Amino acid sequence: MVKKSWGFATLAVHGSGGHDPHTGAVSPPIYQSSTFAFKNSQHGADLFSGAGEGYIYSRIQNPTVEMLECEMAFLEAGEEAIAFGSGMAAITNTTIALCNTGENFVSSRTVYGGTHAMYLKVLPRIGIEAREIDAKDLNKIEDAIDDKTRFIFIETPANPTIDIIDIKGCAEIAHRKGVKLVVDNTFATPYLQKPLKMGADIALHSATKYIGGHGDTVAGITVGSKKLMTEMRKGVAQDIGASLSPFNAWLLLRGLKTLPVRMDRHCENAMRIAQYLAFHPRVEKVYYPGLRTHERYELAKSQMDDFGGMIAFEVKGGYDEGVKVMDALELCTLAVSLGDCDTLIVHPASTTHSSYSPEAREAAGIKDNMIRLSVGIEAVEDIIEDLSQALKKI
Ligand code: LCS
Repeated sequence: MVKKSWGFATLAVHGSGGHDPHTGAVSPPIYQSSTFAFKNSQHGADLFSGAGEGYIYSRIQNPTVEMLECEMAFLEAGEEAIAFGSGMAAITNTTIALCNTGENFVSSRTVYGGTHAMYLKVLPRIGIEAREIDAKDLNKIEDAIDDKTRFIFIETPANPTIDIIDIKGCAEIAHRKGVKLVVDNTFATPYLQKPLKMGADIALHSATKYIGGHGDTVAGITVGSKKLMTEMRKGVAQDIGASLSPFNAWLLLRGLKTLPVRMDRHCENAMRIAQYLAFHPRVEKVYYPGLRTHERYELAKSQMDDFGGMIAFEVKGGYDEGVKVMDALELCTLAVSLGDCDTLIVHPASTTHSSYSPEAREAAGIKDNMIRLSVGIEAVEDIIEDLSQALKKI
């Protein structure tokens, strides 16, 4: 039995509901089955009408996936969660669940490049408008809302600039205007930030990142009230069918057990590296909300328990100098994605955020010489030494 009074680290280990009642297995079983036998015809009919208990088919629900959903709902302080086959599936399903053709939502301008690409390529075809604005300015959010707006979407900390958006401020506007607030909590994880406690209606994740934590699976999660999640599951998710497989759910359940210890190490390493880069003569600017010089340091401190493992920085000179640094690295891996045990480094303008036009990138604060670092859990001295030898190349 899971106790509500348990601390985060205990829930992260035991939150999926305890040992398997049939066998005592301590590690959750992987129910690798696409379909589930009905006890009889009436049972089948009852399951389809919603009157019966049990499982039908793994696109709709699966016991291993359900364990993950229960645990994520606990950790995010929500009532219910839905697991998806990717973070993009979580965002797309949320958008379609909340908006009809002819309606719109207001989004922070600086979001993952795939999210921006979905706004540009997919939503216009179904008549949903994404109104991208600078969400650091709460007035801009309020001004963009009209009677066809259904939700506000923010990413905080944002990919790749590590901007911090005021969650409580957005929640106040959303609820005064009668719209929902959706927060992409991928960079922070529920260990560092709980959007639902600050008034958000849905917290969502690319679980590919810190939730999994080991770079071995692609997944997404939404968490919210039972009512909202039931509407999304039954009204949209089970028919769109971007479901998570039981094995991937199991990898995420395993990842969650170490989320608090991994996040502590990511945060500790990132703070040391941000401080190192801030004083480096070849570095122009460092974006890390844990530095007192970060323009949103106080806000980050008030809504996060620590500052996370993501850093952005600009090297002196420009793009060519940045490329020289990245190509000279030996320990840090040049790859997209983030939140892995391994330190990953990327040039957002030419990769993760290449879906933005140059003008949109500039408006979103994504500079051409910006490098994004997902700080891993290696020995921090080794990461610093690698950055140091690479920075010497310029
Ligand atoms: N939300 C955020 C904040 C993300 O960073 C990503 C992926 C997604 C949603 C989408 O999740 P996915 O479908 O990939 O699980 N971010 C990536 C990145 O920065 N590089 O590669 C993927």
